[in-house]
Amino acid sequence: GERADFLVIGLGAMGSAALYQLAKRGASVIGLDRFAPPHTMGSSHGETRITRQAIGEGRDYVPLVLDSHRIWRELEAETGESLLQACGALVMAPGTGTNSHHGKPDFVRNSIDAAREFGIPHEVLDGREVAHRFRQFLGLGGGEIAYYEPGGGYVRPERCIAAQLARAAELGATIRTGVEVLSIEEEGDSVRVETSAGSFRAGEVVVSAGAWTAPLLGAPFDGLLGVKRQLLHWYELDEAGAYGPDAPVYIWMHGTTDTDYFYGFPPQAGETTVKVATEQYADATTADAADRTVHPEESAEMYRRHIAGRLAGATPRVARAAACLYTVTPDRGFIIDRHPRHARVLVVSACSGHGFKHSAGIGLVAAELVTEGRSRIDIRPFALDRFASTAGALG
Ligand code: PYC
Repeated sequence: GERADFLVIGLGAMGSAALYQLAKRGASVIGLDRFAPPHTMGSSHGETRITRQAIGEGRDYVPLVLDSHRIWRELEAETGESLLQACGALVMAPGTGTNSHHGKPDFVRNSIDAAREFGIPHEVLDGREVAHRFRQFLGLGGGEIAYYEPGGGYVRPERCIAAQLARAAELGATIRTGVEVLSIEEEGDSVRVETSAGSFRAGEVVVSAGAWTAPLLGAPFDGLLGVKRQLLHWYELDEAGAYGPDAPVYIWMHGTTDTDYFYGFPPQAGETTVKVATEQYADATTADAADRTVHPEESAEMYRRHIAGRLAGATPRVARAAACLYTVTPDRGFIIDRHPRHARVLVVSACSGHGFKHSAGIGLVAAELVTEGRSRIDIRPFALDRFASTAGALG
């Protein structure tokens, strides 16, 4: 079989970043993916992902996104691609209530606190100020609270993955696509990986397989990770005039329950559509079974519940829609840790629906961990043992 010092399984957001960082260090590394990334079967398609640096999900994530922004700028310089658009990011919530987002209460307050702690430029606005400044948002009562971060915005996930894979290959990494991993076994001081294209051997393995992680690794991951189908919708605009040049990405909690919420992006240059989405955690699926088709009634329901009366010029006409997958942990945090029974296997993600903005930094963490045994960024908050009390999970 083929041999390398390191093997990366899954070349999406996290895996392409890990492969790039390992290749950059001059390591011998092979990357495997069952499809040909960037592809539309996992969690990294749909043109845009929100990025914000003051992370309301927890201050522990901030160093990851700061590294990611730096790495994307470096990749832009190396490849000439445009990856990160700092158009600004807005988080809006009712002035009362818990504004819980991604499982974390007080999301706006936590974003403000993180911005202050890390010196991230930001403004705190009320609903009246938001409505005055950003004419595309309708129906704000005035009493809302908003966190606005001018350096936030969006990244282009497919381009980030392609750029990292291209640079990794230029730096000597081997990329094998269309290869399905069947098993991972530690044998002495190496790891044997059986695949649909024969066997591979490496000193250490990074598993960044997203929704395929649980079926590949089994316990304890199958007891911890839930796969949730999410929908992205692009609605046609009657006129894009409400969107000024400073139109931000946004997370908009417009009611008091967890599901009174959607997020979205400004129109892409030259286009008269807006991409919006909400999230659901109620229905579980699997990577293999998930329906990747979005049905017209699903887009109609999204429009009715969230978009009508809130976005200027947005019509119910669906220009495009896509389904993608979240791989979600019980506390909706990340996992970046060694496999509990295989010390030579590092598991990165699941990222629970807020990972892309951190992916380039997580790739660097993964490369540091497997080459040096430690990372500059503290990753204890992403350790598996926090789930030790989840019934039988780590048994
Ligand atoms: O991480 O900002 C985010 C986000 C919003 C919706 C899904 N993820």
